[in-house]
This record gives sequence, C-alpha cells and structure tokens, in this order.
Amino acid sequence: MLKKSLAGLAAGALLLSAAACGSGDDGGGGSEDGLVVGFAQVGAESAWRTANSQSVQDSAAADDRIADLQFVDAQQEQEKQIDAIRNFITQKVDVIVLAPVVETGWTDILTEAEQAGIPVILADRGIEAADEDLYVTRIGSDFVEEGRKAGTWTTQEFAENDTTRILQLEGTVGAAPANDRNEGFFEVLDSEGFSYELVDSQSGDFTAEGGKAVMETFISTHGLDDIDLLYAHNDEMGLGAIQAIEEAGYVPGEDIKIIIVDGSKAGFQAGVEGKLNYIVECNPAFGDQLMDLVVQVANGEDVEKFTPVEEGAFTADQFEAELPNRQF
Ligand code: GZL
Repeated sequence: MLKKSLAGLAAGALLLSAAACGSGDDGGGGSEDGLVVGFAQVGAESAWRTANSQSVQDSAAADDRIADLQFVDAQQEQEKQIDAIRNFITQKVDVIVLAPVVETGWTDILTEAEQAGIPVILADRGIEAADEDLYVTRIGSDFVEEGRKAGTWTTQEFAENDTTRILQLEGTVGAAPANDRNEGFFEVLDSEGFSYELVDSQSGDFTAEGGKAVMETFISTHGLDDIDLLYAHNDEMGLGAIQAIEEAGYVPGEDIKIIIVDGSKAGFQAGVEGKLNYIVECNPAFGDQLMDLVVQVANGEDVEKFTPVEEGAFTADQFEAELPNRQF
C-alpha cells in the first residue's frame, strides 16, 4: 500500500496517508481511482480511540471507492485539527471527516470548508447546534442515552439507599461525550426522584493518568468511607481510578461501586475481577458505515443528520461471557 505523509501540516500532528492515491492531477478531488478523504482524528488517548482509528483506516483501505485516506492524529488539540482541515482544503480532498475534540470553536474552519465546496462529516463526537448547518451528518453514539443507561442502573442498584453519594470523573472539558454522559445520567436520577448527593465531579480528560490523579484528589479531599459510587465517563479514567482506590487501601467494586463507559477488554477484565460493577458500551467500530456515508455524501445523496451506532450495556453477571467478544 503506497503511503505518503502530508506536506505543510502543522508540526506535531501525527500524519498518515493510506492506500494508493488517485491520479487526480490537482493533487486532490475524486479521480477515476476513487475519492480522497481527509480525516482529522481526536488523538490516541484511549483504547476506544485507537480502535476507532483502526476501524476507519481498515475500512478505507479495503474500499475500492476510496483512493486515499489522509489521516491526522491531532493529539487532543483543537488547533491541530483546525490546521489539518485547512490543509485538507488546500489539497482539495473530496470529503472531510472530523471527530471534534470539543463542541465549540468550529464555525470559522467549517465555513472555510463550505466555501471551498467540500462537505464535512462528523465521526464520533458532535459540535454545538449553532454550527449544525456546517456539516452534512454525524455518525457515532447517542452519548445522552449512554448516560441514561448509567443513571438507570444507579437508581436500581441503590434503590434502598437513603441518599447515594456519588463521585464523577468527567471526560475532556467541553467534549460532547462528557457533556452528554453527564446530562443523561442526572436526567434519569432527577426524573426518578432519586435521592443523591454529587460529592465531587472533575475532568480526567479521558486518560488513565487523568483518572488516577483526580481520584487521588477525591480520596484526599473526601475519603471513601461515605462514597457509594464512582461514575467514570470512560474506561481509562475508571481503570486509573481503580489503581488509586487500591493504593488507598479500599476495595474497588465493593467499598465503592464503579460504572465505566466504552467496554474495552481491559474494562471487562477489571469487571471479571470484581473491581467494577456496570459497563456502558460505546462502539468505535463504525469504519464501514462511515465509508458508505462518505460515498453517499460525495455523490450528493440525501443522508440522515445523525447515524447512530449499535451499542448495549453489561451487568457483572455478563462480564465473563462478554469478555472474549471485546474487540479493543
Ligand atoms: C466516545 C469517544 C470517547 C470515548 C473515550 O465516542 O469520543 O473519547 O468514550 C475517548 O474513550 O477518549
């Protein structure tokens, strides 16, 4: 497979280009070999993200309709994503795919893409409603629903409690999955009249290091003796928190119940070991669906504004049977 690295992209972004490039003489634009696609990925902060990148790259490489996928890992920095999109515009790609690290700050660059006549597809995360006319469609999860699943399990697990005391490890500040997983969770608790206290809530930036550091602060500030539940917006932060809980001499999954979101192998393994109690699945493997959307959008076909991916949730009695099925 011919690979070439992109010239002119901001230093520091990790650049890859897969598949044989089309013969388009202007360096971009569809050719008889197929479509040229620019993909500005968030980063490589979690197993979910790595699996998502692999799914998209594998699907593009296997799809004869795609001549080239120009992939940029923006290392969780919005400026690097913006630089990548500007470069895709210069390269005159056929379609831009963006996994926006946060919901805001996209108006100018997406307006530039619109003015260049290049359609934008959002993969995974969303952006603020004010900019919804600047992209054609989003494929990904319903993050609010993921939060609702966590909330429903919580109201059932602690139904007998007078007041359930909760710690929350939030994802990246300003990111759609962080905002929406928070929204869905508390929407259920409040609508059910569930008695709870949110003792503390801070961002661990979707990383294991961030989750561990914030959990250490939670423990030093509040102790864990009166805490019932940790709700972590992704596996990495939950697993980092488990390390901190064990190092403080407490038993994760028993002294404090734990919910994680994603469903990685490592997350399910921790569940099998009894260190956490509920896993809400977030599905990264939508590469094939994304390629279909790219072709439809490039052909000017009408598509739904949102294409949800299939995903479930798992209780402790299901962890062992599900573990072999996990793909990341
Ligand atoms: C969710 C995705 C989130 C994952 C995290 O679709 O945006 O980003 O839940 C990842 O693991 O960092």
